[in-house]
Amino acid sequence: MTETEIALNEYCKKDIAHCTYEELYTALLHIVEAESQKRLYAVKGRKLYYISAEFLIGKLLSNNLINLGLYDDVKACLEAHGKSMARLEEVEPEPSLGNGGLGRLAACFLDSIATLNLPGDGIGLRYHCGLFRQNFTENFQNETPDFWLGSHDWAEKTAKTYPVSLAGKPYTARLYRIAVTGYEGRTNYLNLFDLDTVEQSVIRDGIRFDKTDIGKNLTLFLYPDDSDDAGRLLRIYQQYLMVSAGAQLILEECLERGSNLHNLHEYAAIQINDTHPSMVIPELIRLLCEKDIAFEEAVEIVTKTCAYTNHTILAEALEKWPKHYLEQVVPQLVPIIEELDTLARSQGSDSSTAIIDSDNVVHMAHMDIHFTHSTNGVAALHTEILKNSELNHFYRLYPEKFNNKTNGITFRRWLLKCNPELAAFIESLIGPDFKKDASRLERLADFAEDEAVLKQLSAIKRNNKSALAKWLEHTQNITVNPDSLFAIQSKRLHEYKRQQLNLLYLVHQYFEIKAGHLPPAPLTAVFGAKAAPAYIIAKDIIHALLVLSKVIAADAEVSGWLQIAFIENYNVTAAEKMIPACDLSEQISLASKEASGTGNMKFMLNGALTLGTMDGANVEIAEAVGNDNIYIFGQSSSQVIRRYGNGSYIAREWYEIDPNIRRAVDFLTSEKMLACGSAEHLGRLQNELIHKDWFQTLPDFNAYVVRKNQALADYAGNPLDWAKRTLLNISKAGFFSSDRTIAEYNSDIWHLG
Ligand code: 26V
Repeated sequence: MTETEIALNEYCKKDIAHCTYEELYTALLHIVEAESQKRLYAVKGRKLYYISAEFLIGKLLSNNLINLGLYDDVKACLEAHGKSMARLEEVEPEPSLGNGGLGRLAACFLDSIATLNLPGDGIGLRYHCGLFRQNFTENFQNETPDFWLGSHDWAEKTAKTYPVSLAGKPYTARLYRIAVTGYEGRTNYLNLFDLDTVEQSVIRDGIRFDKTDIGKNLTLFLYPDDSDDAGRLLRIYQQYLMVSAGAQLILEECLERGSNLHNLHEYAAIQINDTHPSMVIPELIRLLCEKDIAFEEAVEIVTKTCAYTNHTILAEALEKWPKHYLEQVVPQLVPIIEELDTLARSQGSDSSTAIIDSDNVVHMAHMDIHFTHSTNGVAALHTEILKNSELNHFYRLYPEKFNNKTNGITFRRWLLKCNPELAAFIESLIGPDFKKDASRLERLADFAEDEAVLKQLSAIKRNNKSALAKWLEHTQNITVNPDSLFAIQSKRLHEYKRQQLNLLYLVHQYFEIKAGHLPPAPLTAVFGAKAAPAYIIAKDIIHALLVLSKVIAADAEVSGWLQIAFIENYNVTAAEKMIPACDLSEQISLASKEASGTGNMKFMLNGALTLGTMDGANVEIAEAVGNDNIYIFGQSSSQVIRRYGNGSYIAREWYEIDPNIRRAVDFLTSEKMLACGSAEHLGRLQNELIHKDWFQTLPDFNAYVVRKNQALADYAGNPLDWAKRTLLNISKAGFFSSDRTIAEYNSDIWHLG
């Protein structure tokens, strides 16, 4: 008997074959927890605290078993008793603690920090329902609460609590902890705060609830609707709970480890993940002043301890709060922020770098840049745009603070866990070192001319496509053809990401097929995306894609060649099924708008070719693989920035001049679409494309059609060459490991241990 089997028998107190999956799951949860505890090591020197409103961690059981080296053993043991690992995984609810790339990045980082044996914890909130659950009814997105918390979750309730004052009233934040064990590495923690008084019963009618009863609603949802004052105030309440409890935890730990707080930066490095945790700066200053440290020194200590990551250049996503909101929720911080504003104004020669503007609006990112020692972007292009345009005034003030840290992904989840067949094949070719040293993947290039290897690579992709097809059939009642090319666009729904460009292409292809111009291969366009509940056009785009999928499916002339599969409730679990099955990775944002993207890296690692614009990390992917191994199209970021600058883009002109564009846009409100679609929603989307098209879809339309059709022709025309190019993509994916990203954060910013 293996040790795992003995342990399982001991927990279950009966034969494994007779256990329910729930019983096995609970037993394994305990076994993993006990093993994780053995990898807790005392911290010497500086420890990292990664503060983030989101941690999109995904299901934990399999990943933890892999990292502890127990996965193969457990799988074999279960199979020997007639149990399946896949079925067991279904027992675990996916933690709903994040939305998109920002939260998933935080989760990849925690994995890499622990894998590199660095001391570093996450700090966030324990949302009861997190991001909403998405379902489609009558071709519309509907939102319902995702009650993911329950008897099976991994967070340990601790006895540790911290007082937090919200709107002048006392509340108690309780600490929950999830152990995070690295691959053959140490155990760190994800610290999540909550109030004991929160009540899920206040939710009614979808995801609606009384936004004013803070004690009952504070941690119910991630990103509660902020279309009214109460919703915006609630976000500030949430953020302050997170940073105040987090700051108290950090100071407590540092004091315990011997800091006198004057030397806080020798004990702690705090990474502020976007602006949601920015109030940690004034909160730490406040707490240090309470401990009799002078204001000026407190400012200096905090600046040396904290660093800030910017994840977007979109102005509407950079948080700004009216000062009166802060006066209402966190009056204790307002005098500190005012003092910081005075200091900031004394640095800058003009008011563009002030924290509080002339309308009494507080710019959180400005506070971050002044009062941290590092500001980084998340891909080379993004950092250059920050330095040269968006944050140029700050760059001139503090050139030494600006640096780039191109994002990465953890290969444990995004290769070993989600694509075991490919991982095993790679190991058979180049050995196991790539699991911890991703640069070793380069050696795969030696096999670029090896026909047997290329055929095996294609066979693995085909298996993964069949597996996705089965999963779609089983969970969503969607049938797809695994012999078609799978082109996947999965990411948040946002106009700048341009799912609407993909939509127009699909309409175009529909017409071409009807006209008898058959494509070189059948195409399945797969989508996964949630739209923010109050984001009207994003929801219209979902509606249009769902309606179009029905129109195409109902048309026998077209349906054999073209299919749309829109996956409901896209999350990490769905991504793990979709990414290994992808042939063509759609990364088609308007150049300059996607800070980095991380899905692009996951698809590449799993042997998809990228169809993309020169945006975010696509630029670095293109550099790594070379132009022959990627499909790049569209305007460059400098062209786009120029067009915005001189206001020269008029969508209507493109619509009127180009018959293909006009045909595709007009079709949105055609009889066929209106037969099962809504005139209001489709008309609004059409109107937006003709009269606004803020993210310049139409100028990139023709180039997109040409490149995508080229990809279809290459895929059908020369499968061996396609496989070779996927192999070269995998071989160049090493740079995009989050182990590399974290090593850079550590050597340039954190200096841990
Ligand atoms: C947030 C919002 C909020 C409401 C209005 C529109 C809007 C637009 C964008 C955002 C994104 C905020 C920050 C974010 O999630 N950034 C993502 O961070 C990823 C990790 O660095 C990166 O790969 C993505 O490119 C970037 O969009």
